[in-house]
Amino acid sequence: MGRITTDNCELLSKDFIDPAYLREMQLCKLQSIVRHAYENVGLFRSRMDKLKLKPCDVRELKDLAKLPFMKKTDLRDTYPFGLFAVPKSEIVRLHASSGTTGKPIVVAYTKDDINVWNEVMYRGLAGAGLSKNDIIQVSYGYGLFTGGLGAHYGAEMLGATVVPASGGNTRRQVMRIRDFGVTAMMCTPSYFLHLIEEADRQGIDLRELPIKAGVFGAEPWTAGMRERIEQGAGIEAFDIYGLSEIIGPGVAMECRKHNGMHIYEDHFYPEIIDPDTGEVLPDGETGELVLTTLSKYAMPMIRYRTRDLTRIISEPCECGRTIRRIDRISSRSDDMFIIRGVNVFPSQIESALLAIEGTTPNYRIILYTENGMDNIQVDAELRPDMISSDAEKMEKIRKKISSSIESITGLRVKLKLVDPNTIARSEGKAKRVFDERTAK
Ligand code: DLL
Repeated sequence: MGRITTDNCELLSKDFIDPAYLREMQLCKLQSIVRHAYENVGLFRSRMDKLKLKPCDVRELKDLAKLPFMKKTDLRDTYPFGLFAVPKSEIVRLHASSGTTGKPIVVAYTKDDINVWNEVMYRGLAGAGLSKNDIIQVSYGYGLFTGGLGAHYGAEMLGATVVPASGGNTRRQVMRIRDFGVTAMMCTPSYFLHLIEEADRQGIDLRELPIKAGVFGAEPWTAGMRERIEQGAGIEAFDIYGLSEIIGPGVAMECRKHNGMHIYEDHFYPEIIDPDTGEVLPDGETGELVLTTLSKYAMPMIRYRTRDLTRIISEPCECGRTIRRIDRISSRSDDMFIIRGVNVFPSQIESALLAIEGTTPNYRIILYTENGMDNIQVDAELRPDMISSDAEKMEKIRKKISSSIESITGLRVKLKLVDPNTIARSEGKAKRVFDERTAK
């Protein structure tokens, strides 16, 4: 750790808060934010009125379950500023997310909201063992995406030396990791894999450089992907979760025990619901994560349905932190596709693929229609040293991968082994699924 001042010592101790006190604090904050949203956000007030609810009806934490949900469409329908809850003069920053379809969403921060964001990023990075002695290269995109600036200010608050690289120019990113003696990287896991490959092309072995940690998020990644990253670069990988609507990166992050991500519960209240019925599920059960911002005043989000699937881990963590954890986000409910009646998540295909020796995390999933039936094609790159002119050997590998996918998903897919470096590498969030079906 860097110099521990009274201020940052207090911030770090929030991770070790007495759970009973935390619940009391959450209730006070919840009552205040619900009142603030009711008084200042028309959409929230009209939904509460329809349900004949008033802010004073939140008497206990479990009363939150009575309140209406918010969804991404609410941000789109009120684009750009319809959910802002403070005068514009109090807003110091906007971020936006382009979204895959339709209108982008816009999110806003007051000065205090930015402080909360920096604080959670700082707590996460400190929990990963990073300090002012580190040189952290931030290769999340800077700009309207929350990844770059979110990571940047958190790392700066830590006192680390920040290299604001943003995404792209991969050759130079690798050069800088070597020349500056970068000790930690922050980027998407798929981009880091691209950096490992680029380093290899340049004859640089990342395992021999000072780089020792990576803080990866913004997209789902499997345990298999983590293994490839940790082995390929000789680093310790940390999962970080967040979303623009709630704050950006830093809603939750892994500690060095790597057993789920600690959620900063003093600022973000988590619930898990059954995505079909909306019913709140007990800790430990998997469902859709719903988040309520307890400290964000420019644009409070009450019961925001993230679409991300996970579970709350309430058992104490070996690290001693008392704030609860959420499990790795394996997928989003809207990423799931149904092929011939079988539900499939892209992460299942990634796990099945990476379970086979000689595969790489460079793959794409193409959904297509043939004779009126939905089908899946998986294009996968093998490690260059696995490529052989021996057709029988190649067919054997192909069959091995196909049956691994079949045993995990229950589906027979069309598997194509494609030449190395033919699948586009991502500089941010990787696009894995290409839906070319005629009727979706
Ligand atoms: O991706 C914020 C972020 C930046 C998080 C950098 C972590 C690191 P959005 O663009 O709004 O914000 O996308 C949010 O990305 O709802 C998840 O579906 C997905 N996501 C984010 N982190 C993870 C993760 C940023 N660690 C959406 N694992 C979220 C899996 C993740 N999915």
